[in-house]
Amino acid sequence: MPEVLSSDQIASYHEHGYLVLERHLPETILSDIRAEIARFEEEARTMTASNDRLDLEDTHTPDDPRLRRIKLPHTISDVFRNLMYSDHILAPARDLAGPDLRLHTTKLNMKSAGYGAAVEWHQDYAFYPHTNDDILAIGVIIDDMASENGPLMVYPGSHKGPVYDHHVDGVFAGAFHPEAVGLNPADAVELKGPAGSISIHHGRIVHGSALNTSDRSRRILFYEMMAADAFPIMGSMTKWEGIEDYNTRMLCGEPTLTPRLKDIPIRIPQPQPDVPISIYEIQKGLKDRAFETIS
Ligand SMILES: O=C(O)CCC(=O)C(=O)O
Repeated sequence: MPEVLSSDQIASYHEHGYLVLERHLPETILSDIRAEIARFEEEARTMTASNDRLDLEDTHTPDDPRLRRIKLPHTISDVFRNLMYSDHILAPARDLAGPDLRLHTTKLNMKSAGYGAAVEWHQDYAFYPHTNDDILAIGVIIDDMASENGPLMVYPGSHKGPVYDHHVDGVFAGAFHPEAVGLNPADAVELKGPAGSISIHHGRIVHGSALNTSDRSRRILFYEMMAADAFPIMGSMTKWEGIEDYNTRMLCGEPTLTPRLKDIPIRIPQPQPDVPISIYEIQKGLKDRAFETIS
């Protein structure tokens, strides 16, 4: 029996590759998240370059601080960690990917008013191919997300199609131009919703988001996870040292030593560019950009 999703929602996710659950989180959690973000924004004021906690916009200066991403927020804040283990996040994930779930990563993409960076079109699975694709990302929508402030966009149904070539000149660039592979921009759907909603997108769905030139921020906290029997395939960006370390990433249920293999397309995201591991840096290798940048 599903825990929180209706059978229609589950069927729609499997058909289209995404869901939005409106007003899913209580206001108290949202205000705790916003207070944590304010703390990290203060920290960014003292910085001149990105570090392993905070990723700064290219246009950041200490006088005009511009925080682009809080990296691995669950490792540096109890608020983000406790939410990750809560049923607010795990119950819908279990309904879609089964009872045994392992964390892949977390990140909080800031997309600030006026300049928040675009994320070029890509498939998460192209970054981290696994033996099966019961892989999903839950996005906690922290600000009302509407057309004008750079919502996450997806191509419905693309999770059942190819894994597109994310390479440029033989090097992994973490993105591709949808029109170059025959996707029609008119088919893209914006995942909008009021603050406190969550979006869920499938690991293979094509998604991206535009620069935020509006006067409102658009912040999303992502929890990315997979079924425990999805094991990383060579070249994926998952780093782990031995099975004990790997199993510390279990979010719920039981680990296994028996990968489940699914007959799905796979590309190896190698060789990697010689840049810091950040989607923003990796995507700088893309020549044919779909979204504007800001300087
Ligand atoms: O923040 C966004 O709009 C998209 C983020 C994303 O797809 C990613 O960071 O992999």
